[in-house]
Amino acid sequence: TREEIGPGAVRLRGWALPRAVELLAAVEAIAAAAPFRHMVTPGGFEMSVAMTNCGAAGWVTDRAGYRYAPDDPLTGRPWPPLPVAFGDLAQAAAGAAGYRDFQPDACLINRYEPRARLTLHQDRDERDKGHPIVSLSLGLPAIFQFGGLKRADPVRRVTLLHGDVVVWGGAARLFHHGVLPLKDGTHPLLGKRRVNLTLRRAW
Ligand code: MD3
Ligand code: FE
Repeated sequence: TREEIGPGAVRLRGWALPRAVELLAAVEAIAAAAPFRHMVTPGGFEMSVAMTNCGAAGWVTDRAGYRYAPDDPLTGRPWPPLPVAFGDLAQAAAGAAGYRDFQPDACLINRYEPRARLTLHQDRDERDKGHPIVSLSLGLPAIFQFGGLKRADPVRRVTLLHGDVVVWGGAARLFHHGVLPLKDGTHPLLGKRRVNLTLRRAW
């Protein structure tokens, strides 16, 4: 089911369900080459969400700032390639949401365990913010919040479930958003975890 949850933001409920097992197998292979790690913010805080990337560009943060980098700072090697299936799925989801010809070059993979959260932020490190971002949720449910262009704008809450895909384009592309602390629970495929993939055009 396709629902507009904000200006330019379209949720495709359960859209990735038929691909969940293969997506998770691909995430495991990526994490074997580029392990999940807790990055440090420019302010010196360790993030509660563990992250890795695949694709030509990977999102990183450290004391020097936020940026996309071609190599994994942990291994010194390029990020694992973006699986063709990720690119195809993101392009199809973007198309279903009304965004033509989306060609991602980066996929940030976030892993949440109970209590992990992501504070309200904007995604601003991509060169051309005219491209949408496609997010894919797997595992435990999350309460996602999104506001507006200003940090102080009122926020709406949306629950993201296993298999949900959201395409963020148009005005929503620069909206503040975050994830509330993950509630404890056990998912049949992922155990006490949630994994979120965001497919992006970084460069
Ligand atoms: C709205 N991830 O990786 S996915 C992120 O669940 C991020 O891990 C969250 O925020 C997560 O940057 C939320 C939904 C999402 C992703 C990117 C967006 C919403 C967005 C970019 C712009 C606006
Ligand atoms: Fe974000």
